[in-house]
Amino acid sequence: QRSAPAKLATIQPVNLSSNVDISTMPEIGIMRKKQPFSVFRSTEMKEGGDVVKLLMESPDFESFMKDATILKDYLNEELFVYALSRAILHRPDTKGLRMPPIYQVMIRKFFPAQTLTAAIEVAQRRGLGATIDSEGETLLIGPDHTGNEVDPEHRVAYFREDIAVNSHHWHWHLVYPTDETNEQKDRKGELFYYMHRQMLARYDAERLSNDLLRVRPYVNWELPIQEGYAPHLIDMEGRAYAARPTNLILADKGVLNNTVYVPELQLWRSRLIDAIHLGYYHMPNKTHSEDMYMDIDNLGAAVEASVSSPNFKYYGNLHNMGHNLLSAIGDPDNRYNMSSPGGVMGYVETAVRDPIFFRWHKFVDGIFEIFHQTEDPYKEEELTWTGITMEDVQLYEEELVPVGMPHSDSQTNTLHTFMNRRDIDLSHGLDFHGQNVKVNVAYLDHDPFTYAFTVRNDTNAEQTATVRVFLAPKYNELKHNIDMTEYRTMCIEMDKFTQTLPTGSTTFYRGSSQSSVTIPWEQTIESLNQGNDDESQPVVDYCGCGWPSHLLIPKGTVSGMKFTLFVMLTNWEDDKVSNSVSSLPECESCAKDASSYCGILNEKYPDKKKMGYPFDRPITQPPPIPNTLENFVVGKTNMCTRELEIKFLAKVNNQ
Ligand SMILES: [Cu+2]
Repeated sequence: QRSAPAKLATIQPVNLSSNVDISTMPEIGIMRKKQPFSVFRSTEMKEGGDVVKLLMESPDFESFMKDATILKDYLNEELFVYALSRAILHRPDTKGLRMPPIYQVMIRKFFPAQTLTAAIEVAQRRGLGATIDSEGETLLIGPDHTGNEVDPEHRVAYFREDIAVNSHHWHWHLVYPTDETNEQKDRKGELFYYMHRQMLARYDAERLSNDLLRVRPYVNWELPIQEGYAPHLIDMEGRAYAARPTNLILADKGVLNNTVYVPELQLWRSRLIDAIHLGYYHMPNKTHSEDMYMDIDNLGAAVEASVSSPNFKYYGNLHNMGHNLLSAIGDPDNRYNMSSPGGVMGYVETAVRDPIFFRWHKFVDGIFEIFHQTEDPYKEEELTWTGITMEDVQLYEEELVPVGMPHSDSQTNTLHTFMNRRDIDLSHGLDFHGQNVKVNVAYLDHDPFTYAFTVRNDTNAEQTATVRVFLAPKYNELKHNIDMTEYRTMCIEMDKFTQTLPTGSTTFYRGSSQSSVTIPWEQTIESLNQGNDDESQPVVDYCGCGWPSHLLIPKGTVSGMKFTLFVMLTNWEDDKVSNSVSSLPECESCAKDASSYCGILNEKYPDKKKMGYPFDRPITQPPPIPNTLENFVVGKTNMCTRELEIKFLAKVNNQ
């Protein structure tokens, strides 16, 4: 079996004899110290990948620690964090090792400059003997440092700037890197598409909650970008991440022979769409053959683009270069020396802050949707399950641990959200001369809830079901019912789990914190240093990837916003994936993982169905039947819907 998790506290610098002889390795140590590292820049990614390989080759844990200690002093700081994190994810002897939250390590990419300055001042005042209470001083920050109500986009800054959302995005791209490795990355291209589509669906639900239109895709690159953004972040040398004022136009990036031209991106886009309509890729030096037919997974690889792109030269580097060009939009030829750090779009751990992240990704998602439109709708028998009836789903605003039947008076049709607050210690990412300085961060949260599903099994045998739960706003911005065309790209995956169905009627419960898309707040460095690893937890591959549980449901409105819950049961015998820990019906260890958006580390994606099923393919109705969710469900006993309401409460919690 697996070894017990190594405690962070036990990992201390060891004596410095190491296998790594830096003098013989010209390929590492190229990137200067204090420069922000980006996986979107191929030279930095190349060096990062070389360091990962080096750290993977250390023969045992002790030499791994020695090598890491040597490299830490030698390499660019952020590149080292990236490479070390990847090595820890994949080395067998670091299984279960908990990494500290990235926002406590690279604090400059998560906390505004004025907060860091204020934190330094607090530490200095204390150093001069200023009296402080025993709790210390805590600095309050909310999203208000990056804008105000003059910019309507600022209404959803709490979502874009949420530190756990940005941390999730960093972890996702850490677990699914674009470069070449021996790590098993099942359905990486498809998950690139699906995870980002889900981020868009969630963002759109937040926008509708805040009286904003859904995101418009950034398709016409000749038009000015109306939505600006000012990140208020600085890098390790004190240089500001570039603001992106309103109405800038995308420009060629770089000078002379290093230029990336906007028309190149347009060419890549045309070629990708061309390949979608042809159904296959043009390959280098090859005639047409089986291996170049298009599917959603290789399309994801081609669009992102990763090393598995079917033809990188021809289909280019569309998604990554879009990030880079948008990051450079304020100083595209670097005449003001702003190319480093550039804008937040240049880094996975900061990009989500900028409204253009979502406009860019909606454009990228549109390419995947063109592909889906070439697919045939699922046949009736691919959507139904004879003998299984989804009789009812109820909601309770209470979650028992372990999960069970909640008190009947908590039964509800209304879920509640509110702003919560949480202290985060900055002193692990900045030196306050031995003092701790905390910031108090505001974030959207919700009251816990439980689903109660009632299912009738008339098949004369016990069955195992995959339970699929989705949520989407009921109305669009015009207050019209959302039809299936809109619903398909707007529905939020809430949960997916396996459940045994005895014959007859059963009711089973599922708590909101059990969701297969979310993870709770990460353990802070302080609790890891104290050795507070929860010993009762099974030793699992811990990867830090997962949607923040506090953002499981959208904000809703003060008066209550209507949503539709959709539940579908499929036969797990058809969904299960062999050779996977998740092939156990009641998988204990993976139940807590955010497998829907992140897969399972070093395992296959735990569901044979296409990601987003049954909403990945087009859904139609023969005219004149309206193409609604209600009509989609008609005649399919294994599905049901329920209307609910989400209310935002003005209460503020403090923890
Ligand atoms: Cu991303």
